[in-house]
Amino acid sequence: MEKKIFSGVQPTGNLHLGNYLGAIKNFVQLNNDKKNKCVFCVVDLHAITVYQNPKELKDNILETVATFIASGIDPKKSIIFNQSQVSAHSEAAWILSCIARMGWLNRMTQFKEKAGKDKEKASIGLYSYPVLMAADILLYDSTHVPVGDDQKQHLELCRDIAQRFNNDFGAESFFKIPEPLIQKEFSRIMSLKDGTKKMSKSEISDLSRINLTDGKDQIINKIKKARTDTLPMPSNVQELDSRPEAKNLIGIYSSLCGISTDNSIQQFSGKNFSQFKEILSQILIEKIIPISSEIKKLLNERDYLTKILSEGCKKADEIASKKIKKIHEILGF
Ligand code: AQP
Repeated sequence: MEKKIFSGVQPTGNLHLGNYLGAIKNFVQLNNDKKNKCVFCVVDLHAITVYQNPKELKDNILETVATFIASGIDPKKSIIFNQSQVSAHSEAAWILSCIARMGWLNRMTQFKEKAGKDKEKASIGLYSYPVLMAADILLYDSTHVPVGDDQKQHLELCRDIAQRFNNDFGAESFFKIPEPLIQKEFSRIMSLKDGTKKMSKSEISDLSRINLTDGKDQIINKIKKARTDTLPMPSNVQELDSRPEAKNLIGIYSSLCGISTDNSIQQFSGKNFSQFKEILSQILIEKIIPISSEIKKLLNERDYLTKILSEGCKKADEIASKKIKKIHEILGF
């Protein structure tokens, strides 16, 4: 069956190992399957739900495209574009915000986490972010959405919005009901400083994450300083439940090597963390440095990156504006 894939990444800088292992690595595999039609979006409208410096945003948009290409997404095969350049996204988000219910959005845990205690000061965009995400996905009749585990709830909301629209307007299967594609293992990479917190771009400490632009020495230093406990390496999977930092580092190792957690545990059982960390650094260098070098090279080719976006925008606009036209007809505009 042909799969229609849609996913997005925010151009908020510091793309990291979590974004790569949780999402982008999966994008590359989907891109490589001839049967799939993939759309990968740089979601700049999502980024402005919190303040962005305009000059940095411009650079980060190109850096996100560079990261896609450096990781192995082929712009001839997949559509790569930025959200703000296809106006159908903003329009569909408004329309769908009239379908989504306050009660549904009130349950979104990411808003609660990101807004923190000061909800009154959060932007309305941050609150309605999942509605824009639903618009992104539904405009392309997407059947599958590869995301990290943190986006699962937003995808469920997208399915509810699609179903409600179809029911309210008697437009059976007008919006396709998309399936999440979430990796069973390693779908949430945690901070190197706290195994209970997600690795994230906005975390102040750079030591909490491996950035996809980090060099060899930075990787070695960050892994050396990564938090662990005082026990030797675990000898079974059950032990990981109470040892979040060990679980995270073993998860990163397993994901990079493409092996199971069990297999990694057997390799390192009883050894001390410093031996494991050396090997982990080596594998990170092997996998991340080629991407990091390619990103740096591509960032000197701004015209090339801009051309990829403008060609992608044309293709995306063609699909999305047709869908908006049909939405207008259904609504009676
Ligand atoms: N730590 C993570 N582990 C696994 N997957 C992750 N993703 C993000 N962090 C992790 C996945 O990466 C894709 C793109 O994410 P995004 O750009 O939309 O931003 P985000 O999820 O808000 O990422 P951050 O790093 O957590 O940013 P901030 O700090 O700004 O909140 C998504 O598929 C996401 O699941």
